[in-house]
Amino acid sequence: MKFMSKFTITAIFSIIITAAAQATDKPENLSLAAGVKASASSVYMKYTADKAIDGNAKNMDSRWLSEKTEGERSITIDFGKEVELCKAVYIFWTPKCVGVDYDIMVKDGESWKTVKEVRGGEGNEQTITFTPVKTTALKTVFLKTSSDNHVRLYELETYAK
Ligand SMILES: [Ca+2]
Repeated sequence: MKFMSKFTITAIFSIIITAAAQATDKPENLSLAAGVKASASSVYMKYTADKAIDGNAKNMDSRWLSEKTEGERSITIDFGKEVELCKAVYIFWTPKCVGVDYDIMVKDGESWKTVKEVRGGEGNEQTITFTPVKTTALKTVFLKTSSDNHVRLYELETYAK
């Protein structure tokens, strides 16, 4: 019994240590940091751009929707300071309503530099990686969506690793 209880305690500690290590290793979603702001080329009804950076990817009310337009449909995340980015995760509404073609850009002085041209994107969660770059803002310009011309985006996560 004594052996068992020691074993049990050791096992519990090992689980706690593993969980703590995993929590530390999990990359931080920079979109959720204090002071980060989102803006969009257009907003449909109550679905404002800030809803794409609120950490909620489940509630239908917590989405950014662009106007239904063939003009520019873009969302910009302003970090308010310099950050390093190498990955963006787009969580769209449903697998049938996703961004197919879109350009990912970062602020480069007064202009924008394209870091990735996504073509033929599929699935409601799309993880896009690119060469690490230092910037203060990330802009995504949607060229083609899979359903109609609305962009319906639950969350736009950004990562340094
Ligand atoms: Ca959301």
